Amino acid sequence: MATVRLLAFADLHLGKKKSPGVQWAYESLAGAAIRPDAIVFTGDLLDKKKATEADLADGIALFRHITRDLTLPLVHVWGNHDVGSGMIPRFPDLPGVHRPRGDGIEEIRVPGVPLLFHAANVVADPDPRDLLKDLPRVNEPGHVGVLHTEVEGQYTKNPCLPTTQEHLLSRGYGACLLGHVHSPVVLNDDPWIGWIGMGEMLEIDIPALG
Ligand SMILES: [Mn+2]
Repeated sequence: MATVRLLAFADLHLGKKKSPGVQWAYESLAGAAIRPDAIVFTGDLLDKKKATEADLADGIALFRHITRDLTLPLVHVWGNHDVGSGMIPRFPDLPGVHRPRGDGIEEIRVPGVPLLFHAANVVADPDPRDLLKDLPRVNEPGHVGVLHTEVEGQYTKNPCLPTTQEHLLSRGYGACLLGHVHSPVVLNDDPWIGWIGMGEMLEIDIPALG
């Protein structure tokens, strides 16, 4: 079966003292053992308390680097810190960067990448909406969840698009790539469901759409 290779990272929190920083992202992307088909970022690019103009510019430059220099498509969602930073309206539309356009769950297709991403932006900080109950259930390979969520709140006290591990597993996706919790946590091995964690670059192969 054909597989799609993804590199995924999360919770960069540019501006935060503990952020691994954009330099970490550049180096980790360059140093990856695989040449991926696409990059995924699961939200909180900017820290809501600490991000400055320079951090916003760094975030935009990183996304441009991925799409222009590495010539890879980027799929991402906004997190609660991105919302709280107030800077999302000033983030430009960049060719090759794919994100939900509205405030619901959206299907994202990337030209040349045989996957269907199910993604949702966080739109408030906090965002306690029971939105993820509407994630579509599928019965074929090639579907991936890209979400910024607390799941059941086991690892964070910040409410964010709550759901359950059981619900995510029952959607039938090849993986659910999560942001919001800063420690890497694997909720389910196969299919992979978990938080990638701050300063981690996840390499994952996912069976392609038939
Ligand atoms: Mn978050």
